[in-house]
Amino acid sequence: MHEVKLSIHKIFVFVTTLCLTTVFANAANVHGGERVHEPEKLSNQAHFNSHNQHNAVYDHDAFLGADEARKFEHLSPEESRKRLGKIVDKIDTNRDGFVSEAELLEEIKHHQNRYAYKDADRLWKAQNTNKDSVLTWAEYNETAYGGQTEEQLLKIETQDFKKKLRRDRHRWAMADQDRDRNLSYEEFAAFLHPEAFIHMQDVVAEETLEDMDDDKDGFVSLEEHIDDLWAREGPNAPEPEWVPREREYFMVSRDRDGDGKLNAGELREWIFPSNHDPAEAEMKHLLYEADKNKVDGKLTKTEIVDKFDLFAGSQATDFGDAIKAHDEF
Ligand SMILES: [Ca+2]
Ligand SMILES: [Ca+2]
Ligand SMILES: [Ca+2]
Ligand SMILES: [Ca+2]
Repeated sequence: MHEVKLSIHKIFVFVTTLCLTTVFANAANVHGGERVHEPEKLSNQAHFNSHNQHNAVYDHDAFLGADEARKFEHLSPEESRKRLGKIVDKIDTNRDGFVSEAELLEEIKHHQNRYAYKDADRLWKAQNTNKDSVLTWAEYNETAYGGQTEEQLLKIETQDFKKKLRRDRHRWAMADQDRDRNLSYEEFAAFLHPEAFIHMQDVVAEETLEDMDDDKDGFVSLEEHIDDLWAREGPNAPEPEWVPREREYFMVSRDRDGDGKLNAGELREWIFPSNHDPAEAEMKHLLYEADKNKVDGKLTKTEIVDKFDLFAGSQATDFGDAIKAHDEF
C-alpha cells in the first residue's frame, strides 16, 4: 500500500519562540511536524516582493507548471500566443469555448499537485494493464497482492497485511467518486496521494488517527499525542521545554469540544491547518486580471491569448523580468 508519505516518521514538534498567547492564536505556529499537511506552493518564487511589486513568473508557474513556463520564456510573442491557444483548448474540458472558474482551478491544482500526478503517471502505466480508461480492483490486485483470490486474501492473518488491505479498500471506495467501482486516472491520483485532495482529507485523518491511537479506543489522547511527537528515553528522562507547551496547546486549542481527546474531525483540523488554498486565490487573481467584462466569471480563448503575458512569458515580455525577479525574490 502507498502510505501517506508524511505519516511515517515520528519527529519533534517545531517550537516557536512566541509567547503562549500568540501561539494559541495561530494553530500553524506550533504543530506536529510532518503529520501536518500544508498546501503545495504554486511557484518557487513569491507572488509579490517586499515592495509589493507583482511577479509574473509566479502566475506563469501556477498556470503552466514550472517546466512548461520556462519553455515559454524562449518563445517569440507570436509563438507564445499560438502555444497558449493550444493549452487553452485542452483546459476547456467541456469544449464550450470558455475557461470556467472550475476548469481554471483544476488546471492550477494539477500543477500544484504535480508530485502526486507524477506518481500516478508511473503507476498507471504499470498497473492499467489493458490500457483502457480505468483501473479495476483486479488490475490493482495483480501488482499489489499478486492477483490472489478473495479467499486467499482473507486467509492471511498478519496484522500489517490486514491493515494494508483494509486501508487500500477504504481509500479505493473514497477515491471512487463516480461510484463505478473502478478508478479513473484522476481518482487513482487521489487514491495514491489523498493528502493532496480535499475530498480525501477525512481518509487521511482516519488513517492518522489509527496510527496514533495506541490503546485503540478511537481517539487520540493527550499522552498518545505527546508519545507520537517525542520518543521518551526512559521513564525519568527530562521533558524538553516544548512538551508542557504542547500539552497546554492540545487542551486549549486542538481539543475543540473539551473532552480531553481528539476525534477524527479534531485531528483533521490539526493536520490540515490551512484554510487558505493558494490555488483558489490564484484562480481568482488570473480571472480578475484577464476577464475584460468582469461579469461572466469565465474566460474566452481570446481573453487569455490577448493577455498572454499574464499567463505565460515570452522572450519579448518577461525573460528579462524573470532574471530581474530572480535577483529580487
Ligand atoms: Ca484498465
Ligand atoms: Ca470511478
Ligand atoms: Ca486512544
Ligand atoms: Ca475532543
